[in-house]
Amino acid sequence: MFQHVEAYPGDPILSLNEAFGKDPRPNKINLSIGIYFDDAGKIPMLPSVRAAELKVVAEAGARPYLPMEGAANFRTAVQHLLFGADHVAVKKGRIVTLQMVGSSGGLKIGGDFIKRYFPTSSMLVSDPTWDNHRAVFEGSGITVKTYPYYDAATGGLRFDAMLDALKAADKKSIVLLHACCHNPTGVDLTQAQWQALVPVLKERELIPFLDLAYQGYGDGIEQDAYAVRLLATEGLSFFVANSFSKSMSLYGERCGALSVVCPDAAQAVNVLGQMKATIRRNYSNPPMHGGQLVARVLSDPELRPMWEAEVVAMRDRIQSMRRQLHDVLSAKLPGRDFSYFLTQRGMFSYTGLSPEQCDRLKEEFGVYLVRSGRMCVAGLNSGNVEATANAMAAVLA
Ligand code: KET
Repeated sequence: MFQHVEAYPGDPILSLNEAFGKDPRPNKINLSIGIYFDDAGKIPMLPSVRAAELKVVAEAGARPYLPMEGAANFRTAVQHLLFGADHVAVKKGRIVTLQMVGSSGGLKIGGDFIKRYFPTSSMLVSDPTWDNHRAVFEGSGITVKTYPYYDAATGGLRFDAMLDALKAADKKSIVLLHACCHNPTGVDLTQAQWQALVPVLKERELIPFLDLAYQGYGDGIEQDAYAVRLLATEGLSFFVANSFSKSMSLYGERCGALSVVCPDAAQAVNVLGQMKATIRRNYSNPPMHGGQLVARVLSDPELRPMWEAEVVAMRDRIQSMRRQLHDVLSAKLPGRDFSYFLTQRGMFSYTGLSPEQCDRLKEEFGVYLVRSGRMCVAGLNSGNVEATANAMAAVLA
């Protein structure tokens, strides 16, 4: 019956993470998946989230089905987090925010919606991008192409080439943009570059789809929403999928949202309705628990500042790991430039290591990086940074 079902080659990130779990070597180091680990190498339970959970559990509420669009308190809190409670688009009821099964769910539901209402639009993603972007949108039946982004020669952004590609894009193309902490490169647009992008998006009637999976890991919770707020202020209509996996360390609870900024409130009503229909056809309605923790943290006057401080601490720890890795490697291999560790932002650095060098790191040293050369710097800690630098120096020598 299933002879025609071919073997699954595996996912470049999740399957590598599974391989790490099975690796019996005690000194193995996981720099593969985009997860924040603390200095003890553990996925933290943030005290703010734990306190929210105790409150939610103590209330012992019933577990009805949530509405298709998710819990109202979650949706409002998330919309205010992304756009600011006083944003004119919020006040005018032009934004639809729906609870999603992680931001992955937001990408998928957004993809299905786009395929239905913009059937001839193709999607442009950055070269490179998170591997799953292509998979998710192609899974919705959308043709996925790329625009230039990362400059391997300088370790920076090919901004002019990116703008030229977007200027030449078909009207109403969907443009996937990383709102902050680009995955996998760690190279972001500056605020001035975001501003320069706006007229191109408008002129070509492009439809931005922002992915905000690392809010708080760039410059700050508010600052990392810059692009989202700019596009909304500029009157663009667009999608944004955001995640609490990383910012609240709630990976397995699958907490995210999809927001759609619409031209007016009447269109927003219909977009909400058809999004609900899309959700109903996929999984009916989202799970309850994690979203209630998020809503509680965001709206509780004591827990909110606690969480904000926890995000600062996670960001600062990654920064200090970037610095240490840079310093050790620069000392070991004086001829080489490792400044990219300091300039790239968020959880990831793009090391420029070849797939073969990544294989060597894994096989000889138990150091796991995605084969694209992407390193999750948030997997480094004071106990493994030296060993990582030694292993990298060995394969680079
Ligand atoms: N967008 C981006 C850019 C992203 O890096 C991830 C996860 C997601 C969305 C999905 O997050 P969710 O938990 O669905 O809200 N990235 C890491 C994990 C993964 O691949 O699933 C990663 O790149 O390692």
